[in-house]
Amino acid sequence: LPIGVFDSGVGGLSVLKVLQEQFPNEDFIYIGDNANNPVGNRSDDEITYLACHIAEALEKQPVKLMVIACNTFTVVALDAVRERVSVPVIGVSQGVKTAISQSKSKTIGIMATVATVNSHIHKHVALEVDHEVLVWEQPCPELAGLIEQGHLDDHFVRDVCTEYLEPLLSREIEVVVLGCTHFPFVQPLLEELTSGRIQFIDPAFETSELVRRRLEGKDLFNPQKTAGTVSLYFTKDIELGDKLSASFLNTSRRSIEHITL
Ligand code: DGN
Repeated sequence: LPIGVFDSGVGGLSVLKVLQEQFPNEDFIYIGDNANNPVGNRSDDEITYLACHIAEALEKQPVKLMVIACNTFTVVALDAVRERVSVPVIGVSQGVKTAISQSKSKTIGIMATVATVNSHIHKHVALEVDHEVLVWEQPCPELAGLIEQGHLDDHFVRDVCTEYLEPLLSREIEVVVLGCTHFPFVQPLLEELTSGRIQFIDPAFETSELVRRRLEGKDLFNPQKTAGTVSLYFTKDIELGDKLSASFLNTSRRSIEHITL
């Protein structure tokens, strides 16, 4: 059976890219609920409702394991999704372990949606790993929505990135976790705007290690030796998902379609 992956739009493709690199023989089914994007500024009840709704649709495909490729859904709705479906569910990793290990001055930052920042999950995890680390949590209310509309490098996205980076730069934060799965798509822009003064961490690799452990533990690896397939579904338009997946995913065995949940 395939591995299911979902997000509120194209963001989770940044996680799928790493999963596909790590597990090239696995088949993947991805649902991007872009009809309901952005989710990061909604109430916890709405976020939980949307996450459970997508998870149920994904379970019917069926899938052997589910990855919530969205920080907002993970911090707000992971437990609810686990109760709702009967397959193992893995949320995105916080990436703070990697960030702390890379920061000599023990100053790390988080860029995330408002809902994720309000959960303070990154700060909690960081202080558990090292209670002396300084954590700056930067809410980025506009960024995921802009990326979802295809603004990857224009003056709109440059302006909001500049605004969100300013508090991190002025505090000399050394390493910043991309705490929203949409943000790796603007990582080159963030790097350009900070001219090497900040190192950015994409937690997707940490997430793929969680997936590896689960596949190993339950002996769920796909025995096939040929390259796996990637089936992508979006609840609204498929254009951006098509463009990003064609350039970011390393597969020729890719299909993309509209889906109604
Ligand atoms: N990609 C989602 C995340 O990682 O939080 C956010 C998407 C959104 O709808 N704001």
